This record gives sequence, C-alpha cells and structure tokens, in this order.
Amino acid sequence: MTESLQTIAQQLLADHKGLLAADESETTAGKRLATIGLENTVENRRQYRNLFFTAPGIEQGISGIILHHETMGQSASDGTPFVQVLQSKGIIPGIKVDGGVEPLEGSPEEKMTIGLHGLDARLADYYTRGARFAKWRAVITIGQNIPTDNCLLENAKALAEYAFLCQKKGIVPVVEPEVLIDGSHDLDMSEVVTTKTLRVLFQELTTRGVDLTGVILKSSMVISGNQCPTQATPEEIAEATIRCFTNAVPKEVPGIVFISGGQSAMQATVSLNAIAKVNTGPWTISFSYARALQGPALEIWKGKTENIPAAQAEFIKRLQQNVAANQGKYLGE
Ligand code: 5MM
Repeated sequence: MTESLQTIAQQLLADHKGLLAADESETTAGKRLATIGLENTVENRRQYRNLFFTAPGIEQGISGIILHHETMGQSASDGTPFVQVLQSKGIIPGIKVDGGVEPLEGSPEEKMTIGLHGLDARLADYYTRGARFAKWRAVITIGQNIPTDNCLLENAKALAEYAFLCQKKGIVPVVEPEVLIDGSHDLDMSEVVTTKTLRVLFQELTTRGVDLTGVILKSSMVISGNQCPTQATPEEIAEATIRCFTNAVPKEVPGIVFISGGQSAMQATVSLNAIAKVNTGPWTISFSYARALQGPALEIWKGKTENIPAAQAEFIKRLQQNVAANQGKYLGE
C-alpha cells in the first residue's frame, strides 16, 4: 500500500530522531575531503558515505538520510546498494533534487536555486528507486540592501513548484530556505529576514496548493551573523527562533528540522537543546545536520580503514547528543 505523505512525515519526525544531510554536491564533498587530504574521486565520496551509513546503531538516531544522486546509485563496501542498507535499518532514503544555485537575474550577488526542468520525471524515477522524501535548498544572503523581495519571492515560487511536484508523486518535500550565517548582521536582523523568508515561502506554498500537512520545513536557526561583534547566547537564539516560527510557520506543518549552518558541532547541539526547551509550537522539532554530524568523525577517519571504528563511534556520539538535545536533555560533552 502506498504510504500517505503524512505517514512518511511522521516516521521522519518520530522518536526524537533526526535527518542526516548526506547530499553534498561533488564540489562541496570535495571541500570536505580536502580537509583530510583526500582527492575528490567517485570512490572516495563513496567511502565517505559508507563511513556514516554503515555506522553501527545509526538507526537509533537517524530516521532518514538525504542522498545525492551519485550516492543513490552506489553500494556499501560489502556490495549492498546504499538504498538497501538504509531500508534494512528502517531509515527512509531521501534525495536532493535541486540543481544548485546561480546568480539571481538583476541582483547577481543573490542566489537563485535552479532544477525545475525535468523534475517531474526525475521524481518518478527516484520514487521507484526508494526515495520517499526530497530536499530543495534556497540560499538567502543578508547584506547591504539584500535580500531583495524579488529574491525571496522567486526562490519561494521555485520551492512551491518543487513541493507541489513532490507531493503528486507521493514524496514528502523538505523545503529548505537557508538564511546564511555569513555576515555582520545581528540577531534582530536574522529574525526579521528569516520571518519574512518563511512568510513568503508559506504564502507561495499555499497559493500553489501544497498540502502543508505533508511538508517538512528545513530551516536555519535565528542566529547572529558570523562577523557580528555581539554574538547571541543559546537562550537568545532559542527565543528568537521560536518567536520567528510562531509568527511565520502555519500550525499544519508537522515538523521543522534545522541545518547546522556553519555552527560548530557542539554549538549546533547546544542551540538545538536551548530551542527544544522553549518550543511551545505545535511542530515537532529536530535536526537535519550535515557538517555538525559528520565533521568530527571525518577528522578522525582521515580516509584510513583502521580509523573507521573510532570515526563511527564519534559520529554515533554526536548523534546521541543531538537526540538528547532534541528533548532539551543535553547535559554537555
Ligand atoms: C550537505 O549539504 C547540503 C547540500 O549543499 P550543497 O549543494 O551546497 O553541496 C546542504 O543543503 C545541507 O543540507 C544544509 O545546508 C545543512 O547542512 P549543514 O552543514 O549546514 O548542517
């Protein structure tokens, strides 16, 4: 029987588990591998994915993994297709379907996410290959006179079209408008921009007829820019983030998952913990981290077989800390 969008979304949000964003583009994966001196080859990227997907106990903290197109066709080191590895652990395979960003027409310092061309057919193919949720990321930059209304609107329209097409195929759309941490803006500015971004997004999703009960929002936290001289405390981040959601996210949305967005692994856990403590909204809150879950393990792995057990143990530790933070029960390292 085909599962409903709502059932899939609930499975992704159940038991305080989170999503692993393992959908780095070839370019981004290459940057990660470069930090440990590895070449950006298809095989090294496969080994990088293998490290995390085969970590013993991953299913206790991860409900779904966002895959990259390349990874969906690859197999674990024992020859089992990655999709099968995940399904056998009860982890739902997801797929990144956006085509990356290009300069926004008329405002080239801003970004427009592309990838709608041929998306309908790609989604049908991904569904038959096991994907039950998808992800599309828009990038919003805060700076002098940006973001423009046009940037927010055009990206929201693309996200709405993507979400509409996903739902037609039985795939839960994860909608990710990332307000970047880069810049000298303060917490208030982050809140203003994130609130506006989300309002425009939900307006467009509604206009396009997207069923909000079958959508997951992947959001940045409301946070000070990384160049801002006054950095907000975790408690201030938490209050501003929940206030922003209360003002902009419809109550029908079942869940909101966070990006780590350039916070250190530990900061991302501390912030999540503070948010979980003050979350009074109707949404389930969780994490969908890439760097904050994978970074520390990557440093230990260094591409060496003998380091795999220690690297996997570090990954599982971070996972457990974030599952605890999801419940406001993180006690520190
Ligand atoms: C894994 O990175 C995702 C894809 O980014 P690129 O297409 O630029 O390679 C990215 O969308 C990711 O899902 C989110 O930014 C969350 O990652 P972080 O590292 O911020 O938790």
